[in-house]
Amino acid sequence: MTPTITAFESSPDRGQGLARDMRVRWALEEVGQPYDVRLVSFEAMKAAPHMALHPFGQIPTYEEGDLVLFESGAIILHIAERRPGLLPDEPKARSRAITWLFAALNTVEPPIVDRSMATLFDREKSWYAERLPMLDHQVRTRLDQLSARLGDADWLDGGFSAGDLMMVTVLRRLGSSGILDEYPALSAYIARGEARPAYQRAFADQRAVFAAASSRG
Ligand code: GTB
Repeated sequence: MTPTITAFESSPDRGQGLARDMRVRWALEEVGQPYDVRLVSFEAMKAAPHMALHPFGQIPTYEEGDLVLFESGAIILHIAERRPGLLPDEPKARSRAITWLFAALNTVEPPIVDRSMATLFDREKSWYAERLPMLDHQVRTRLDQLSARLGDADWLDGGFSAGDLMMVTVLRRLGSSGILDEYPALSAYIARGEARPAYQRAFADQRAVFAAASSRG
């Protein structure tokens, strides 16, 4: 059965692949699972039919027959557990890869999202200039630790896994901050992820949504 995911009809990132459908698209491409995409407007996201799929009125969602999932991490774990390509077979290595998936979401993504939200919404606030160094410090703390653990390896634990896929998408959100310039090993890690053919296909597909919306005006 071909799953259907949801994505922004008009993404605020203007096709940079920063919205969370990108990671699900990438996972589906990595395992060779064809999928359909239903685009939703901000209004439709908060209307009853979408709220029935996603209790918080967000994207992405994942529908496969009578199975409905939300939360990008849960969706990617579901995909990775059902098709080869994103999790090792060996049980302990598999658990470690899942640990990195959670680490990306629960430990690395929060300070990055906090910083990104502040730069988007709080720039005009009187306390912004004082708060930004603290947010940068929290991001750098995690990047220092992550970079130390990655060392000169290609991926976080052996071969490429769902943990790397999630970590790369999380780190990409720092792209416009300039902070990644201080972390050449992490920049190279992101570039390795972005060079994967599955990433390229997923990126092109989400970019085509932006291009089509732009040409409609
Ligand atoms: N924890 C959930 C998950 O991992 O699936 C979070 C889902 C989520 O935040 N979805 C966002 C959403 O639907 C889109 S991805 N927002 C609409 C709403 O809450 O009303 C977040 C996102 C949006 C835009 C950019 N950007 O423009 O750069 C980046 C990331």
